[in-house]
Amino acid sequence: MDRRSFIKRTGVASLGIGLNYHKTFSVTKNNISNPLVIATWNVKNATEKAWQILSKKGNSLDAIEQGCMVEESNEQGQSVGIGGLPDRDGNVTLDACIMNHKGDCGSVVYLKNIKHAISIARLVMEKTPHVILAGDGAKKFALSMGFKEENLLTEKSKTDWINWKKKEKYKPIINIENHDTIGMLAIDKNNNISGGCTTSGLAYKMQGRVGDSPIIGSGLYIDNEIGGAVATGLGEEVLKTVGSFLIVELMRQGYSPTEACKIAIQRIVNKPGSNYKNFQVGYIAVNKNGDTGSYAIQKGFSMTKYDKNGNKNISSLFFEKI
Ligand code: SD4
Repeated sequence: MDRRSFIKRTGVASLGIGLNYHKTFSVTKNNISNPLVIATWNVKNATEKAWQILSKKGNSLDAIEQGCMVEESNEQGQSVGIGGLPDRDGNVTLDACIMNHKGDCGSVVYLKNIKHAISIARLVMEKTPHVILAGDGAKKFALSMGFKEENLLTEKSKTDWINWKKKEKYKPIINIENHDTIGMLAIDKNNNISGGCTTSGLAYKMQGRVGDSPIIGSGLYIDNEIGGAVATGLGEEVLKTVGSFLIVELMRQGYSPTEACKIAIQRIVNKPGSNYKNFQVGYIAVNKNGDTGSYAIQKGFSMTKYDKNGNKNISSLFFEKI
């Protein structure tokens, strides 16, 4: 195609987009004021905690922080907080971010020895002029805020790491079935949306690796006029497609949360040479009307939802079946 015909074609194409661009998000349930919380995977204790706050007319940001903290404290969960699987060199390093209804956000990356990464992310948002603090600086800031250092490598995770080291077989392939990296979205009684995401990241990652979870737009995005989205799974693929921002922008165009998550998954799957059969990515989303949805590459992903109808784990739609 020469330059002239390219311009001609793109001109026509953009005109077409302009003419067809009639789908936009509209708030149809102005009076929902029914709080709800959704989270990635089966994390009923976490959604229960968030619901306790929301149902007492608490705000969505507090619900997110407290809900995520439940999983960060759970030593059995090997992909978040204490008990998280370490990097190849035995360091447990945490990534987390949080975003409120005003569009403010905070994040920590490569945080060591402080289990409540989500709380430090919130403090970065509220008490510093920055959005992201990393590594030693993030820890120094956490200590200055009164947090205590602790060893996050539990005996179980240490044993698993030692066993892994015998083979040192590293494939950046995410465990498909069993996750509790937590991404959470909540709407409070004032219809304000907040979200958070907290993880120890990919097991046996290279030292210094940071995933999608603390990166605003990739692991999490909120626009209080439209809705929010959060990701789980192989962070590299989410980062390459800026998944959560994409989903919110698709919802702005009028796509439902499920449709928007599905299109974001298709972006990953349809990339040239994508080896999507070997990894998992899952998204969940909520819009301002309180509609929720999820979509994943592989079978096995689920979303936990707590609203006035109770606390439920809901299997996600997934790509391979459709
Ligand atoms: C990461 N997205 O660090 C995270 C891992 C994850 O469920 O979500 N696991 O890539």
